[in-house]
Amino acid sequence: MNSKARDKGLEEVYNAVLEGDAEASHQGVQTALAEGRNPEDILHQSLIPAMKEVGERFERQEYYVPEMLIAARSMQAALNLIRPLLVVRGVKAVGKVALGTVQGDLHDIGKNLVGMMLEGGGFEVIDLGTDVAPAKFVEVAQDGVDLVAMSALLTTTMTKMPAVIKALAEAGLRDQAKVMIGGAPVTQEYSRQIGADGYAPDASQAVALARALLNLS
Ligand code: B1M
Repeated sequence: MNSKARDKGLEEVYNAVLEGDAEASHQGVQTALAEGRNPEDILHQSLIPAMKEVGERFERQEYYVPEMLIAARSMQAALNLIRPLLVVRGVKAVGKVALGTVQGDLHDIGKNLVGMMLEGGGFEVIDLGTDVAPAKFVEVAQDGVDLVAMSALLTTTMTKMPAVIKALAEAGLRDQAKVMIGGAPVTQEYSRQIGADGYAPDASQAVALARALLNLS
């Protein structure tokens, strides 16, 4: 989305994330919500595009790791306000999901969004965090999860996904737990290649996929 399509309020949030100003992004989202804006619009029209632009600036060497990091912090500050609005509490879970970013990978914004949307969709989410070793996914799956959900943002770490699937199979858990994957470098074709049960390109479609994999109507 270009800046013309964003109005002033959302443009301020976009700029606050881009500039890594956590206080301003928090304040901007608070104002937008108070004005009655839909949290999903805030997410898709300002927060996610801002992180996309951060990545593009990194590629053009206009931003370096510290700028990416402070932008991520200001995105998290904004997400903390949106999270309770996306999550439905107090209803019986439709399924149990072990969610994590794979070993060697510290990116967690997309994974956190997927977790929020899954919770909003009625799933119980066990968030294993980032840099999750295959053995950790197995340990948690052994406690009885319906779905193992892996995120990877680096071409160098997506290669850890098949190791998790192999470890689940070796532990005899592959029939019990479905496996879904996602993250910017991951594709449907990669999912097929490594024997995952499905791939979702974004957080909303992750919920639809989780429901489909568990045969929920
Ligand atoms: Co990093 N980084 N980063 N980074 N970073 C990328 C990923 C990169 C594409 C930037 C670039 O070059 N344009 C590039 C990867 C290149 C590649 O592998 N081909 C990169 C690099 C190189 C690196 C380092 C190696 C840099 C360095 O140190 N030299 C380093 C690696 C550290 C490590 O992990 N070991 C690094 C570090 C960092 C920070 C720590 C500074 C920070 C992360 C902070 C954090 O997450 N807490 C960071 C950031 C912020 C980014 C970018 C700018 C933004 C990522 C993001 O949060 N996007 C990113 C560029 C980009 O993506 N455009 C970049 C917003 C988020 C909502 O989108 O995560 O894609 P995304 O999630 C989406 C979908 O992918 C999907 O749904 C989400 C919501 O719709 N999805 C799933 C994600 N997981 C899913 C799981 C599912 C289903 C859907 O099912 C289970």
